[in-house]
Formats: sequence, C-alpha cells, structure tokens
Amino acid sequence: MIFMTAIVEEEGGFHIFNTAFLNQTGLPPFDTSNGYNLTGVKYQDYQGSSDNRTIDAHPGDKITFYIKGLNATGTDQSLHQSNSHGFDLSAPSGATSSAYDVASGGVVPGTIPFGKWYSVTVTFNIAGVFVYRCSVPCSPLHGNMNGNIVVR
Ligand SMILES: [Cu+2]
Repeated sequence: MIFMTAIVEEEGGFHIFNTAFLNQTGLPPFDTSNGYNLTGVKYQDYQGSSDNRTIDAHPGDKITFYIKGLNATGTDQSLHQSNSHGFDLSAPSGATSSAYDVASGGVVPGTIPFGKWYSVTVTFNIAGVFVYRCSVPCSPLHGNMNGNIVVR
C-alpha cells in the first residue's frame, strides 16, 4: 500500500510530498476538513520521482491519494472559474476499463473544494502510463494541472 499526499493549485499544479509505503493494512484516520492523521501509522520511506508529480508503481499496487485543493493566492482571483479543483484518472491508451479499480467509498472523478481534502484508493492492475489531472475547469492554468503514474 503506497501512501502519498499532494496539494493541487493553479500555479504549479499537483505537488506530491510525504510518499511512503504503509506497513499496515489499514489507512490513517481521514476527514475532508483536517486531512489525514499519521499518529501511530507505520510506514517506510518510498523513493518517489524528483519532479514531484510522477508516481512510480508496479502492477497490482494499491495507492491511496490524499489531496488538498488550494486556491493559489498568487493567482489573479478574477480569473477563477470555480471554487474547487478535482481529481480524475485516465488509463493508458488502448487499455480496457479494468486497467484500474477504485476502492469502495472512493469517487473518480472527484471534486476538491478549495481548502478541503480529498482521498481515494486506487489499484493499478496493468503496466503503462496513467495520467491524473484536475477535473474541474478552475482557471486559465487548469491545463497544467496533471501528472503521471508510471506502472512497470
Ligand atoms: Cu483545474
């Protein structure tokens, strides 16, 4: 089980941090206002990619995403087209619909209101490059808000 957190905002898009392998079967407590609680959680460092937006994984890996939606203060506020960001996932081109599975309780695509946390657990069943992106047309910088999950 791979654990990771990220923020998503217009400037710079997704930024991943706190990536780890969880050495337990259960997930940390989570709520949309406060995010996750790592008290007592056992994990080990996981070497993520250096660009802060690519995740390396293997077929069969289960990844839990914790993402906070930020309203970037440096962005011209008049350009905002929504009060939220989102999270969507695409399978590699040519893959069938079973390329990934979303765990029960998770929603993809999901909405991430500014200031709130979102979480979803996804199992990646096949090798290939999956793309995750902001699913809400939030600002003129929306098109930059994406990253890859490289499964091999
Ligand atoms: Cu967006």
